[in-house]
Formats: sequence, structure tokens, C-alpha cells
Amino acid sequence: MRMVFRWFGEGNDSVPLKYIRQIPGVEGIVWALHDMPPGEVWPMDKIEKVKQQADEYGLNIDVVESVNVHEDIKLGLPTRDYYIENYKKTIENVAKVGVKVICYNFMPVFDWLRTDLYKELEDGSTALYYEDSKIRDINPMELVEKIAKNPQFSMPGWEPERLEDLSKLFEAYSNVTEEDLWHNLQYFLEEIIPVAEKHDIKMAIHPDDPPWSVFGLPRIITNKENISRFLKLVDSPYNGLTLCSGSLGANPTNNVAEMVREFAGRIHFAHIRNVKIFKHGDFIETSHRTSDGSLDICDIVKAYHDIGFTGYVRPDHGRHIWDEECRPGYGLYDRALGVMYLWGIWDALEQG
Ligand code: DNO
Ligand code: MN
Repeated sequence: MRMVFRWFGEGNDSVPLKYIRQIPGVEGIVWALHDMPPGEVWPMDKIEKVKQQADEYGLNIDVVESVNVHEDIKLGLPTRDYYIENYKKTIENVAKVGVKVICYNFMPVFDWLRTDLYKELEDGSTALYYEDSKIRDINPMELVEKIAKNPQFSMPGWEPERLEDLSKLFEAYSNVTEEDLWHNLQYFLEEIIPVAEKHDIKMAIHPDDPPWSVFGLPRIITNKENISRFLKLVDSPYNGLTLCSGSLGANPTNNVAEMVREFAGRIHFAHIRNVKIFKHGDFIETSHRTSDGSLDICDIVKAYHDIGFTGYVRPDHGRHIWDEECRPGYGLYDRALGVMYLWGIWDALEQG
């Protein structure tokens, strides 16, 4: 496995590249142009700047996460063709600096969704937390109104300045079914996968997080059956996966190690992290260690080892420990501990 580490860019990440290169076995950054709105072409000068910055520290820029998909593509609106053309140009542009994998997701409206970003764990650290009762059966339009009147009810992703956009998006998705979303995804893939093939870039979809519908929005990259269906939409190795253990593993009926074995040749990027499930629907992110959460991280790494995985891996979110000030889930300390845990398992397996 090839270890990489997410970095949000100069001025946008509390962790400097100088520190990232000191984490054992990390060979590259996982990057994106976070200031580019979804749907716009990533310009070469900005791409080259990241490449230069990484070069200075001997880090590669092989993995991009994410080139976000414009909502019009997910909604299947007539304007999608314009945004798909832009997406193709971005693929072409990042290929020029040697990118090998692009991670993206196809979740409507929200990326990963949590109800609390700083929930305290028993040891006094804090971590990202999801409580189902705060989401399930909530009418999103009513929530928009409630937060508009009382901003103290706001949740991550529901910041007051985003409310207007949210209500428009919920309106737009109100009659989009899961089947519609499948069709819109297929349309997108049929357009972009040939371009990815031409430029030798593996596309790697990230599963939905959590892997079930939220606020009545359709979500489809949620389990083994649906991932098999996804891979057949365009049956090419360039149409592949970011297999995220923490996202899929939040649903206890998903067996992540089994998926690693089943989808072996199509996994281009692995996110490995643990979650502790309290009851179905409620979970918190823990340290990467197997005994701290509900997922058997040892067994998942063993599955990667068994398939002879040579793709990219990153620790995913971490807890906030040692009073670090950082983006929620993306501090240096706990993710660096995660890297070492993953190497520990891997190296032990290598030695039999
Ligand atoms: C969740 C994280 C996400 C992920 C994006 C990919 O598990 O890895 O932030 O990066 O959903 O598009
Ligand atoms: Mn992930």
C-alpha cells in the first residue's frame, strides 16, 4: 500500500507540509483546489502551484480528493452538459501534473454529515458524532425555518448563510428518486470515464457517509449490492472506488473486509478509520485501533494485504487530541497515530 495524507492547502490547513513529510511512510498529499466552486475548470496555474509546494517537500500529488460534482449533474438538469465538459477539462488539467487517482462522491446536497463535530469521548478527546434522531423524520424545510429564526439550532452543514441554498436544493431534489440518481450517475460516468482512460486517471467514487438516506435525500453508494451495480454502470478499471471503511462501516450490516476482497481490482484508494456504533444509526469516530471501535481494522488491513493491494491509502478522520486546533476530523496528531497503526499491522503481516 502507498500511504498518503490529506492536506487542504496553504493557508487552509493547520498542518504544514513540513510536518506531513515527517510522518513515517507518507509519500504524498491528497489535495484539491478547495477554493474552486464545484463545476468550474481547475486552472493550470493553481494546479502547478500545489505541485511545486509538494515537490519542495518530496511529496507526490498523485491523489486528488475531491473534484466535486455540480448538483445539476446529480439532478440531471439540462445544464449538466456544461458542467460535465468542465469536469473533463479538470481531469485533463490535473493529468498534466501526473495525477493518478481522482476521488469524488455523488451525494446530493451534503458530503459527510454529522450532528456534532466535537463530541467528547471518555478519554476527554473529541470526535465527529452522528445521532440519527436528529436527522431521521426531520422535515428539512421546517429545519430551514427553525434555524433561520433560531440560529442556535444550526448543525454542521446548516450554517445560517447556507440556508437559502439548502432550501432551493431540497426543493430541486423533492422528486428525484434513487433510480433517477442512478441514471444521472450513469450519464455522468459514460461521459467522463473515456476521458479518464485517455489520461490514465483512475476515478474513485467515495461511498455515502453515513451510508443511508438523510433528510429524505436519495443516497445510493451505500452497500455491497449497490457498489456492484455501480461498477457495472461502466465496466472499466477506470471506474473504481475509494473504499472508505468508516463510511460503509457505520452500517453494521456492511462487512468492509469482505468488500475489499470482492472489489479487489477496482479499489484505487482506501480510506481506513474506525467508528464506534452505539445503536443502529448512532456512531462516533474513534482512534483507528480495532479495540476502540466497532470495526475490525486489523482484519480490514489483512484483507488489503491478502489481495496484494498496491493502491493508495490514507488514514481518514481523526479525533481531536492534545489540544490541537485544527479542522474538524483533520488534525495532525490522531491521523499520524492512525498512519502508524496501519503500518504496524501491515509490517507485521509482511513478516508473516
Ligand atoms: C469521509 C471523508 C469525506 C470524503 C469525501 C469524498 O469519510 O473521507 O470527506 O473526503 O466525501 O468526496
Ligand atoms: Mn472517507
